[in-house]
Amino acid sequence: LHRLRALGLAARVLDVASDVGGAWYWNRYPGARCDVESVQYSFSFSKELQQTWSWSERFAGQPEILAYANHVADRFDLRRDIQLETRVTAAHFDEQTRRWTISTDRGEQFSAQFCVMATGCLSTAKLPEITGRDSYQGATYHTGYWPHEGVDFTGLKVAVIGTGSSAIQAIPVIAEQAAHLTVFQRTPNYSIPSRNGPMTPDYEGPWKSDYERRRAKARTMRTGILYGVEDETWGLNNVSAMDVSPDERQRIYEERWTVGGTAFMAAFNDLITNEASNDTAAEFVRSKIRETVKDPETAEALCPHDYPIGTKRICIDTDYFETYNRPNVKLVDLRKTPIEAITPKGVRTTAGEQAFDAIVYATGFDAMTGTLMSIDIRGCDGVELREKWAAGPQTYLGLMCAGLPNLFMITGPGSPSVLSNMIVSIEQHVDWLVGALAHMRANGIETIEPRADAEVSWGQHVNEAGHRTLYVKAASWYMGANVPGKPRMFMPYIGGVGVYRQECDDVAAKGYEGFVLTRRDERAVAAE
Ligand code: NA7
Repeated sequence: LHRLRALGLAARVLDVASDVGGAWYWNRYPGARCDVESVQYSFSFSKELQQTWSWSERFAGQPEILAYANHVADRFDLRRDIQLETRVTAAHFDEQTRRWTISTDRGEQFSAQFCVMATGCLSTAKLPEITGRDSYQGATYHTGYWPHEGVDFTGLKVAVIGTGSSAIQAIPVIAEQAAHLTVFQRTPNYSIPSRNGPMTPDYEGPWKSDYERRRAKARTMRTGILYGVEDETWGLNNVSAMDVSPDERQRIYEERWTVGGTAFMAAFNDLITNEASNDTAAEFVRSKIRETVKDPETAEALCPHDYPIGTKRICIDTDYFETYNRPNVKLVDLRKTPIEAITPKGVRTTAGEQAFDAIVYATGFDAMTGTLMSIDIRGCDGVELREKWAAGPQTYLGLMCAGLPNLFMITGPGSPSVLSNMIVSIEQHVDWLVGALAHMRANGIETIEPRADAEVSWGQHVNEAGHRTLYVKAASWYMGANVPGKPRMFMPYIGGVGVYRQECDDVAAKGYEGFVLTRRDERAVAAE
């Protein structure tokens, strides 16, 4: 909105939420926290903003990130063009007027030349399809739609279903409050300690005085995150795990485990491409789980074995594995005793029924495509997004789709998106889109749309890049595997944030190669 205004465009933002914040508005579960450190998970477009805002912790919690989103909205006077509590139900392109009609659940219609889907990648929460789910009489919560007033679990018997990032953050906090917590785990996850702590002047100072250079460097990195500012090898240690001695490997893993955070996965340059290398990192984390969790059976159940580390999103935690040493916490391994049903009282597995006062579903999202597919989007020549993506998303650069002129996506499938620091990727897409709109205005161009063949080639490129990695070996939400019936396809682009930025910039520099740009007068000629 800020950048579109600067371009001189009138813009309106629609959001179903009651306030700004997106993911950080909805995900208020206990322990919700960003897994990218806050000096990097923050906007870079305003020097004043990044100098005046101070984060209180290395990895900020949800309330602080939400406060930041509100601060940004106020600081840049955004609210006057944001309409809240409004769900977009349809977006139809009119081939005569060459404009989009956006319909909402309030019965309104907006007409716009451009439509930007900034709908998020993890914004449609998913409840598990378990028999009897609606028969349960106690309180239920989904981590992605947490009540704003918070939940007091004091004295309660609580069940958490799921052990992804959200559960791994919530479980230690819920365990401290609840009388008893039972965790139902279908797939164990690899998790690295965050080593979170208060922000210190020693840490913040050098960031603030060197922000420009560090941000520029981060934009060239594979994940859009700068690891280790002084030591370049921390970004991505450019050595195979197979090319160092076992002792040296162990030392490097220990060092990264001690520092904490996702830099662990950059310990070697082939952890996501070489199975033998990946195994060494996976085994290191399993050894840490066994070391931490006192009960050997629970420890073993918490050890992931059947997918490479990092191919389901790596989790970052505070005392997750330690929590299983508490006397009031129990793990149920659903691989041994699967859930048969949710009952009016609780959960029934093949080992019997357990009663609970509350059930927390930490069961994830219909990721990357779910929200876009929930909107009735129709473009030219009868193109419908739901139909077009029935076998999996197809985009050009993750930014646009053939047949849907002037409809942009921010961090759509086919871009680095969820594999990256989202703020870096969001800013890159906004920069690119604003550049495209400025070019169109300067040249009298009315519509932009990818060529079908460019979209096919990009899809092949994204697919090939995915298949060069181990990502395709995991039944992850990156692959659409967590939603029954969803096509299996590695949706984000693994080429790397730096490489991808260059690819997008090259396309623009070559006059928007792969796109059809149509001027108003050309359309008039075509119409005759
Ligand atoms: P995730 O990572 O999709 O995790 C969902 C969890 O719920 C995962 O452990 C699933 O097990 C489990 N799940 C889903 N359905 C069921 C059923 N029916 N029975 C038992 N367990 C189930 O979602 P999160 O919210 O934790 O994290 C999403 C992203 O948000 C995260 O990566 C960050 O980027 C922020 P499964 O692995 O499918 O066996």
